[in-house]
Amino acid sequence: MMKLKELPKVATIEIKIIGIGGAGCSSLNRLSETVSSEVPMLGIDTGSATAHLNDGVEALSIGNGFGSGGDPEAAVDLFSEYESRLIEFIDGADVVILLAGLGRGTGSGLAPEIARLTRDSGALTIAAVNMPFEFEGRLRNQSATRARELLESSADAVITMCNDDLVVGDTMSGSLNAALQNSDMSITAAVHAITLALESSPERSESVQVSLTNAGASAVVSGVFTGLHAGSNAVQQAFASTSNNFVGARSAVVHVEGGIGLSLGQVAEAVAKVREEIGLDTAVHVSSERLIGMGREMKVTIVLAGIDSGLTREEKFTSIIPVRREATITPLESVFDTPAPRRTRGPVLLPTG
Ligand SMILES: Nc1nc2c(ncn2[C@@H]2O[C@H](COP(=O)(O)OP(=O)(O)OP(=O)(O)O)[C@@H](O)[C@H]2O)c(=O)[nH]1
Ligand SMILES: [Mg+2]
Repeated sequence: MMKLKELPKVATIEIKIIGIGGAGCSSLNRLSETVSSEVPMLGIDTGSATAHLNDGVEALSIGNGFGSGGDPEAAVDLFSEYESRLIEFIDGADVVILLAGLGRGTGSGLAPEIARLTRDSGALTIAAVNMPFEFEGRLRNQSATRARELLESSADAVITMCNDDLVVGDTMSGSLNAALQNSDMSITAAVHAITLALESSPERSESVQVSLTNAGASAVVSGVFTGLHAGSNAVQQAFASTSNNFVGARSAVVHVEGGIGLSLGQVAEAVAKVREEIGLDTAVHVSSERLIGMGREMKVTIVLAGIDSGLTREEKFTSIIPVRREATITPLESVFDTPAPRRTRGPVLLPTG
């Protein structure tokens, strides 16, 4: 049986993915295990992360390999010599996805810089980043906030995950590694959902691209549930995991994963629940995927783009949402199924967050 990696791409869109800094390269490695092997990937680091990239992932090592010393400006200085290498990599890309952990030097310094270059090249630029844990201290958190603000003005859409929201279960006994792994998994689930939606068909790809162009602040939530009404319960769990209110978001990319018996009815039920949470004005793009080994479990990942309209829940439900910046959106709903089941090692336990 064919693996997802071997399936031919349907749409002719060119997607390229770049991991920046230690956390970005770590997410990129994880992603290289699920996303089509035809998607070019590049890991960039001032430290040693480029030495640990999976086969098939290109590496761009910057400076002498000793890192940036946690200084974003030092990382930007080091990078200036390598700009042409990046321009060469992104040549011909329609969409560039950037992955980074914000708060230290390389990710915070280079993500906004690289987003500016990729967007100038005409590619739709989506960044998926994580914010530091509170315990990492005020300086790191301030530096991450600055970097995110810069990114929001240089990338089309910035999907932000907060590490603190990803600690599941008993926070006293949970390990830091487990929390970082959860963060990597959320980032990769969001990117996986977006790449599937972009690669499905030319028409769908175009509407997903329009939805994400100039979308600004974005987020991802996910939930996992088993049994009767697993999909809608997973959606409920996903939204309950955050205090954010997403009513009136500009668009949502929803990816539903289930076992071999996943039915269209179950997917529709999950999507109806998403609609209850975000209202009717949001463009929704849905994909579903059957995974061998998931049994009766369902996992729903929802990427919400354009979430900062600044309205309260009541205002959002009663008013027409002004569309941000220049792109026009018609609320739409489209569902597609990936062509063949993918094999997994067992139930995928994604954190809610
Ligand atoms: N998701 C994930 N996040 C991580 C990981 N390691 C660190 N982080 C988070 O990402 C932030 C940035 O860390 P790194 O990516 O190691 O830093 P860097 O961008 O390489 O920057 P410098 O090493 O200072 O040049 C940290 O503050 C953590 O919150 C990881 O393995 N996975
Ligand atoms: Mg580093």
